[in-house]
Amino acid sequence: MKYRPEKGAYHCRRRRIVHSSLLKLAVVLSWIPFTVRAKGKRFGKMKAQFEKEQSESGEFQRQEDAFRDWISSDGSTDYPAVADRYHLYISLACPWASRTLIARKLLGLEQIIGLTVVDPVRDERGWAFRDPNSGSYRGAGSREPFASTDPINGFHFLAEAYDLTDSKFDGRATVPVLWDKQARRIVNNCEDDICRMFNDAFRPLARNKEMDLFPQDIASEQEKLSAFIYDKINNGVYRAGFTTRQHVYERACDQLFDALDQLEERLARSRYLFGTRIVETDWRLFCTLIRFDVVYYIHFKCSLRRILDYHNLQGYLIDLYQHDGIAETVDFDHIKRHYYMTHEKINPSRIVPIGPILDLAREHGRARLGAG
Ligand SMILES: N[C@@H](CCC(=O)N[C@@H](CS)C(=O)NCC(=O)O)C(=O)O
Repeated sequence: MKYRPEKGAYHCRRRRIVHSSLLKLAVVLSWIPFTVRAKGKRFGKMKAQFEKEQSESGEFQRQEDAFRDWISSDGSTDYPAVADRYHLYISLACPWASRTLIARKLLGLEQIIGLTVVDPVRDERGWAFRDPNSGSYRGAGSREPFASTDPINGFHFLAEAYDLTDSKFDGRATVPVLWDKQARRIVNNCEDDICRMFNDAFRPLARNKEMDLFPQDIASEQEKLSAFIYDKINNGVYRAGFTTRQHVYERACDQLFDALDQLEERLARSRYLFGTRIVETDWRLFCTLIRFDVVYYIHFKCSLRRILDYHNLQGYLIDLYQHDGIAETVDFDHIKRHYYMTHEKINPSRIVPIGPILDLAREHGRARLGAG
């Protein structure tokens, strides 16, 4: 109600009351900007690791893979599956890229497709071809010239491969990258596609032709489980780790641990996800599990449980780790230095934790399990 000055005791009292209320209101209002300011300091200015990939509601929304051309063995595409034409660029820290490294190894394609590993520590210029043993503790971020470790193109940064393929590309230059040495462009930067092409198109050239990471008889079930693992686990840890909102983090963690609980149960009955054979879905899960206690539990705060606390998942992880050729694809030094030293918004001190101790050489006790 609008205040109108009028004569009389009643009106005088009213005026006093209104005045004192206005005063109180002013005091309260003067606090609002302060709390907003204080809040802004603590939360409002908090930047996500990848701001362009953060939705309004604080969800990490991963950019789409940009290059998805297809290599075929039947001449149906411009990219024939032949030896020594394609080169794989990866980071040993990256779970997505590691899956392609594992597929290459299991199929025995080392002589057919070359490989270059980037320096695990990134700065704002992205992945660099710098000797990872020549001091990347100070290397990344330093403007000093460095020798390229890329034997194919002499690139200093992976971004150069993206730029040569599409000069308008303005996203993050991610690994893995499958590079065509003849066309001098990226054929594909999607790990799902790369694993599939290694398995299908390159099989005639593979050393282990009996290896099948995508068996036809379980195709639709496998696709379903892979999508579930991608969403809740592989990408789930990133959704928890890259958000700056409490409720988004908690929701991602709920879904992540609910999914791990489901797989713990499944693996009580069967040695691998689909019985006694190991398929691509197992390796996609492995790539996250092997990084879990070392980085996701600590760095991304996925800390309800460690994989060590899951009886079946831990045995399964050790079983896969001990599979022929796999341990050599896992580099904990690269994994730890990458996450803790690259995501400076999450870990501004860039200190790399010393632990945890993982006993991956121990007996896994899974051989007794059958097809489930
Ligand atoms: N292709 C993957 C994503 C690959 C990816 O994000 N790789 C990370 C490393 S784990 C990367 O290269 N990041 C580069 C950067 O952030 O600048 C997907 O489908 O989700």
